[in-house]
Amino acid sequence: KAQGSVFQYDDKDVILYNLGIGAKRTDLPFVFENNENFQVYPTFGVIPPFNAVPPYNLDDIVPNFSPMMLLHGEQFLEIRKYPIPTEAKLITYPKLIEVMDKGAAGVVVQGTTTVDANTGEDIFYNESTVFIRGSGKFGGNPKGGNRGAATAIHKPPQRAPDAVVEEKTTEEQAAIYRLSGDRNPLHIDPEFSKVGGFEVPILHGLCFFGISGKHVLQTYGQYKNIKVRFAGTVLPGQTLQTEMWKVGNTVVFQTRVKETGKLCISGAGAELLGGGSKL
Ligand code: HDC
Repeated sequence: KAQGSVFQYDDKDVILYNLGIGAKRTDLPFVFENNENFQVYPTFGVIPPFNAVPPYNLDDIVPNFSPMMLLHGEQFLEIRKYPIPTEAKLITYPKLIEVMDKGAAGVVVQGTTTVDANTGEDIFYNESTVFIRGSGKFGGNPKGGNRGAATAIHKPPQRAPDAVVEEKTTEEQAAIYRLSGDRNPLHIDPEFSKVGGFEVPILHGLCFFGISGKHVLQTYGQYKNIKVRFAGTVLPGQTLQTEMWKVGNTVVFQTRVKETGKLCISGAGAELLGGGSKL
């Protein structure tokens, strides 16, 4: 049986996460622990698995593994219990889901189940896909399995978006976001990022996932799950535009970097919690 990793957090971790995805000092429920609606953004669910030690090494799974060549490819998060606690002791169990050979890259999907340490109840489920450039051509299967919402690629309708939210990230966005758990040097150290092909350290995929998820929350309310593909990189300081379409009970969305016009999140969707009403 896989070993679980403990993640204990409190209001300080909640506020740091919220600030990391752009909460403003005026967003009191997100930055002030004594506010009566004090809460964490639901995309916080990707944080507890971060210190989980997988029961395998990427080195043993794909050839020519280099951490400099690893990019976050996709993320699926399911929030299994609301409200999300603002302090708790959680345990995460990681497992290997699948490995794909895309030729120019190896793609590895990890699944994590995060439970409450006291009650054993499921709180979060995640699937994280990493895209490792230069680690393909090992004779593996190029296609992955179908796991419903976790692997769905959502197609935006033809019409103009029903809502667009724009937000400029700050130059310090990655420097703050990393303190929530992902200390990958790719996001802070220019020497490291240069080897990976980036002159300037790039923003964490899960940071702009969180910002986009915040835009969905502000516009349509809480969701049961959220799935994104990281289609392009973002530099700290760039402006994000989240384009959203309400399709049944799902918010289909994509996020664009305003300065370049390119998508950084594509084919994304969030399944709303209850009839689309705000909580
Ligand atoms: O899409 C390109 C890209 O640059 N995307 C942005 C990546 C990014 O910025 N990610 C976030 C920053 S990195 C990060 O945050 C790392 C973090 O610190 C650590 C991760 C932690 C994980 C969590 C653990 C708990 C790129 C380079 C990804 C792909 O572009 P191309 O090489 O041009 O690919 P393309 O030719 O279009 O497609 C080749 C095959 O790959 C599939 N694919 C494409 N994009 C994918 C992807 N698969 C998964 N994720 C993606 N983002 C395509 O479908 C295609 O396969 P097929 O031919 O079978 O359809």
